[in-house]
Amino acid sequence: MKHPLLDYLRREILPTTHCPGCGCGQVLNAFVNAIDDLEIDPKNIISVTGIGCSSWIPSPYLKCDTLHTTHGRAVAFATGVKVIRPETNVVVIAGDGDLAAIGGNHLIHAARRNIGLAVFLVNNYIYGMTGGQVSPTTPFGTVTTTTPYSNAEYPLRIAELVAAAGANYVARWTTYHIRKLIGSMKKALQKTGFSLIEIVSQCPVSYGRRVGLRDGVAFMQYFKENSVGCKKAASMSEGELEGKIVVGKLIERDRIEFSESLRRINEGVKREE
Ligand SMILES: Cc1ncc(C[n+]2csc(CCOP(=O)(O)OP(=O)(O)O)c2C)c(N)n1
Ligand code: SF4
Ligand SMILES: [Mg+2]
Repeated sequence: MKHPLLDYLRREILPTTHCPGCGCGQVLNAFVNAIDDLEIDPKNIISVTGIGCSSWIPSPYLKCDTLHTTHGRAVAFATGVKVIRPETNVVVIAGDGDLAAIGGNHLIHAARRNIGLAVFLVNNYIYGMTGGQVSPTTPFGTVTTTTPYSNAEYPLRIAELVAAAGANYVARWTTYHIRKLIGSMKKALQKTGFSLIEIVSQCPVSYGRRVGLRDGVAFMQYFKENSVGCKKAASMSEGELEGKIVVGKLIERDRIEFSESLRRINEGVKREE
């Protein structure tokens, strides 16, 4: 029997190149479910990715126009696409290294401008594709390829940073919270302005083996046991939140979207001419 969502995928290149137990497949599954629920024609989606395992989630599997760009520059390319094609759903999917490290400033300023992108940041706590180097979201004390004696840096709370920068919608979920994640993706796709979902995901190969989480099931158990909802987290101390993953909607607001601002300014200038 054919899977009902298979029509969204380029079947000639299946099965996936992702490792067994990787969270990237769950993110793709959630995304396809979200666009199917919303009845969005993939012809009206442009996906933009950087470089990394997470950037392979839509590209080349999803049957939509795709820009597979350079490492750290997905948001910059996507900004250009959205300004020229404001009617299109422009979706960025990339990793924590791509969006929070080399691409960090693009992300912050796109949120500040409130350009209408849906950004799905797949946070697997590591540079997965290149063999497990430390990333800005790697937990304190973790042994990685580039921190062989322990990570001396604290992780960036990237979703909170993007919320503070001015995005219209920000949420965080894990690959364990798949129904919540689908609902949140639908919200992000429908929301005008900049949306970001930080998706805490698993890389059993480059990260999990270093922290004793060797397969996808172990990660699901870990995410289930260590996630705390936003409302409960608000009444917890910093110490109590140590090692916890705060999930849920972080912010929702309705500031004007950047390409709409540009359009209004252009119309005003034309009227004066
Ligand atoms: C300018 C540049 N610097 C470094 C690299 C090497 N590189 C490719 S992917 C990657 C990191 C991938 O990590 P992340 O974005 O978290 O994606 P993941 O593989 O974990 O999904 C790096 C450093 C590159 N391709 N280009
Ligand atoms: S290296 Fe990690 S992130 Fe990359 S495909 Fe394998 S499990 Fe997934
Ligand atoms: Mg990563």
